Amino acid sequence: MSHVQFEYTSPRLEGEVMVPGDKSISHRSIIFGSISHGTTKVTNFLDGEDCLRTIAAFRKMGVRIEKEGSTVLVHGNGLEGLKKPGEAIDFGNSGTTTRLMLGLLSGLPFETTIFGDASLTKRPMNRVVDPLRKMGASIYGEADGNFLPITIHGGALQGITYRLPVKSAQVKSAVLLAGLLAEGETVVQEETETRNHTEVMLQAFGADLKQTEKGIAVTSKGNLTACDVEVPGDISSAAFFLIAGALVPGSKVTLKNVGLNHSRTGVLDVLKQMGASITVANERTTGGEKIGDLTIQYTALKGTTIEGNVIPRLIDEIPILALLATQADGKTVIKDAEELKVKETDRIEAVCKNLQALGADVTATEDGMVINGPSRLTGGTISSYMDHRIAMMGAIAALITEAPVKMDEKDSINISYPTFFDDLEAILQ
Ligand code: SPQ
Repeated sequence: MSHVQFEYTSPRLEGEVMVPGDKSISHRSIIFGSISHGTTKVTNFLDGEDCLRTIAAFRKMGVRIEKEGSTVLVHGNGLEGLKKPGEAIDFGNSGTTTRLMLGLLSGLPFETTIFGDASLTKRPMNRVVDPLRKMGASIYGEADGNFLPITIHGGALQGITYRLPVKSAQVKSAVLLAGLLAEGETVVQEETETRNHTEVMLQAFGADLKQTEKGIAVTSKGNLTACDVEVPGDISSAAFFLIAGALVPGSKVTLKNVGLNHSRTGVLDVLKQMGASITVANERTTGGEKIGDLTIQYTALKGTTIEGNVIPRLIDEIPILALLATQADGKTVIKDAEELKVKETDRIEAVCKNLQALGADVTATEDGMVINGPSRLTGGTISSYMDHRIAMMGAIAALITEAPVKMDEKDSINISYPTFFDDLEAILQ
């Protein structure tokens, strides 16, 4: 296989980056727009492969969706307006599309078959299939419905009270979406805060959803009404340049218009804990989501422990945080992050093997890793594991390695950040 090579001689990063729209919020804007009455205008929509899968799915179910660049018009006809797709739906690499759509399709009056790529086909679905079956859903698939391809015979659902056994916003969202179609009340209880974009956006679309003493409660009462969505910049994408700024001596980087929802800002808490110099400016709120500009300036950092409740607030940033920890002074311990094993790839293994190949002192554990820093990164050959976040970590690593980094491919970045290399180029001095 031919490899791509990243080589940057004495780089320094300076300038502003406007990161693309948030992936989680982009998916939800299409889902909720499609099941509402009226036209939802989405701006700063993420033009990444995963979010395009969500658009394609609703077009197959009869929803008219117009897209010009990052502006999308979703002409929803309500839940009743969705019709049986003419063929099986391909969800590609997208875990979010699959899990949220399982919730919705369970309550719609037709049969749908869904499938995905090699990575998605290995990801567990029983975490959503189990509660959906408790609500009355008929779901059939490999290993008793744990793996794609899956066929959903949509039909009548009953509300349930469900305590999340895994710290997952996708599971919470799937149950809440099914709750929109179920008889009676559906309550989801979570011990640890996970991203709450579904709750915030459903309220903006007029759903009967409340945070109660029992948990997050939703009923099927009333129609959803179209609501314009301005998608904030994705903090999970911003994290690559924030951390690049913290890694490369002399750097100063500003990330504009970044989503600062508390359930997503764990990376900022950890960076501060490690001694980073970050400032937030121009804070505002749109559609219930906080947004601001982040500036980071290079300073020497110290190791830290990342564990417990912060984990779901930074789960997707762990690969790039692990790279940062190789340059911090002392030991960094990451634990309670076993969910990393069921992402696009096993991210504990992928991160540890790649960082080891580049010369770092990293040991994988059952639920995370231990990193001793600072260590000289020599460079070497790594794999993206066809995982967008691992590929971007590899490219950023090359900013600080002594020799080039070779990687088996880089196109997987198109899942969440198609303009990643252009944005990096723009701030390289
Ligand atoms: O959509 P997908 O493939 O699951 O994407 C990832 C990512 O790195 O982009 C995870 F691999 O993000 C998830 C995130 O980890 C997106 C998400 C959401 O939009 O609700 C929630 C998180 O997953 P989970 O399993 O914790 O609910």
